[in-house]
Amino acid sequence: MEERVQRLTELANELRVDILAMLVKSQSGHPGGSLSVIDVMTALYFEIAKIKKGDPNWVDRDRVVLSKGHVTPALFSVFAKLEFIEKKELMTFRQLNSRLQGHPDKKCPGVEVATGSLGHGLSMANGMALGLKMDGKPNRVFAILGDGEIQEGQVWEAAMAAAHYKLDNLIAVVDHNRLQIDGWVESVMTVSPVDEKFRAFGWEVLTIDGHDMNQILEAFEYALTIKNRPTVIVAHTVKGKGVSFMENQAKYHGTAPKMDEFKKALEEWNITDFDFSIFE
Ligand SMILES: Cc1ncc(C[n+]2csc(CCOP(=O)(O)OP(=O)(O)O)c2C)c(N)n1
Repeated sequence: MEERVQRLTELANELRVDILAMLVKSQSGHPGGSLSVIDVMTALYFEIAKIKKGDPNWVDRDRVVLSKGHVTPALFSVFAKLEFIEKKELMTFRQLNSRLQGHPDKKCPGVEVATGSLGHGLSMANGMALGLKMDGKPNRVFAILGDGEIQEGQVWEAAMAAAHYKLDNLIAVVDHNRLQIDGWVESVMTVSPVDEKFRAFGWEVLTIDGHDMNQILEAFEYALTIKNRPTVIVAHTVKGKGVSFMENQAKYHGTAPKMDEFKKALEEWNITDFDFSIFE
């Protein structure tokens, strides 16, 4: 396996542990969609986007908009690794006065924009991408959306606008894990075919296995070469990926694992040296 693919795969799995640990401590939050998107987010933050460790406000950074804002456990696990926040701060997740709220808040270093009310992120990413272009800046904007989220009408207004303004500095990812809060997207309100819909709106469309690090990196790298239109990567993923009893279970959309479930997950991952003192 290519060295960076192995490194990023291992890193994503390390972040899966942090995600569950935060949720065990807070006893509230969203594990399913955090675990489905963490491979994509790892590739994005640690290899693709221009991001500087320890310097969340670096003026030349690329922008990442987490439009599916409920997956802050994934975002904050990344931020701790990037040294935007201290790792021990993860244990304050969702506590009163913490910078690490259930949805991204600008109080937290690294958060570009507050999200959580689904459907708005792509519009905000459009504005950032357009602004960067008007300023003659080469930076990119990445937006991460959920497949349930794209039922929101505003997403399609934004999709139309991004193509109209030829925002080739905008790359969206749809985390296509097929589940939303109430069950299967297909039965709540189908969004299929996601790829053809975006194509019809004038986007470059790439479809990948969102847990295959090689495919994720290749898709992002290809997207960086596209001119005159925005790109969307439709990442087929598994909600709850990596924990057998959480995979494909709507229940774990917004149910935090209990300590015994966390221990079961650690067992599945053959982790025997986890430091439980972080919970004290
Ligand atoms: C406008 C709006 N309506 C409803 C919600 C409540 N809500 C939070 S997550 C979610 C489901 C989102 O599904 P999806 O985008 O597929 O997320 P994922 O499966 O990736 O977690 C809903 C309805 C919200 N946050 N915003």
